Amino acid sequence: MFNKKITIAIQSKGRLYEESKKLLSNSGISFRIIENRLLTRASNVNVDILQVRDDDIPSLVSNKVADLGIVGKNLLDEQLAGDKSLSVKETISLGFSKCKLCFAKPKDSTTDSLNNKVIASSYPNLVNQYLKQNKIKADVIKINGSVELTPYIGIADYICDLVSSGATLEANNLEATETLMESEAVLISSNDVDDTNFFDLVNRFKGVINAKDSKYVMLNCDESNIKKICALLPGSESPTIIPLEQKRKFAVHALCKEPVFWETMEELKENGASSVLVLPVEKILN
Ligand code: PRT
Ligand code: ZN
Repeated sequence: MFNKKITIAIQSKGRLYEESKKLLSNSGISFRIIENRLLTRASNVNVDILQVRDDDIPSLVSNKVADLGIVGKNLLDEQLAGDKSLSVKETISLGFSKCKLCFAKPKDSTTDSLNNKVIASSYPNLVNQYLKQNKIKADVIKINGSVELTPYIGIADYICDLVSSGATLEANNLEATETLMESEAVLISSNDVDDTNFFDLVNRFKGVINAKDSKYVMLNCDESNIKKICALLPGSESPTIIPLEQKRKFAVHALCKEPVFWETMEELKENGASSVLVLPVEKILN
């Protein structure tokens, strides 16, 4: 497997670290990361893992020091907007570290537009791009940390920062106005490499991501309820219908590619399903 060595760059600590490691190990890569070490070699496949700051990942991939990298889409788009020589592309979305890049202002502020205001952000390129696209004239100042404090020390009217739970905005008496972009972790590769080198590895990643929300559902029902029940199964394409020993009784087995909530199970039961089993799915290979 993986005849040619594949080097993948992940964040060495921070918000992307744990999920990045989990994705690699769920994809069948065995490794033991030693803290503060830049490079870890997988023990079972031809893969090297580079642990670096997220900000360095796009350029390492662009310069082909790494074949693949995991970064937030926010960081990738900010760097692409600011550096035309960066030659990387988003390969797949990874479904974790979801957040939004939002404009926000103090709750007691009476302003209702970004026009002629000062905006503090760690994403000046994306903010300037947004302002240009929306024909808004405003000043952008780049702040690397604690952006949420800038309105209170009088250096900005608005901020543009990442929001996930909303607790930071709330704690600083700020309210979100508009959303500049939605973000999540993405896999990146260089624009000018042969993607077939890591096709199998990317397929494994896809298999892990697809399996995450998927469940295998098994239930029994009368013949007369099969249609209704199949329609209720979330994201299932073609359930398997198996006749049972008891006349007009069937078992329905389905791969549901969307979450199966308690509410769905209760609805299935109300529509005549019995013995409803919901099982986790570990991997999917399409
Ligand atoms: O050290 P290194 O440079 O590698 O890491 P870093 O400090 O630059 O990045 P890190 O680990 O903080 O974030 C890495 C990536 O996580 C980001 O680029 C995003 O893609 C993603 N991510 C997801 C977030 C958040 N959610 C998030 N909430 N990054 C930052 N935040 C911050 C936000 O800036 C704000 O300060 O969390 C605060 C808001 O969170 P809530 O939950 O209060 O809304
Ligand atoms: Zn960083």
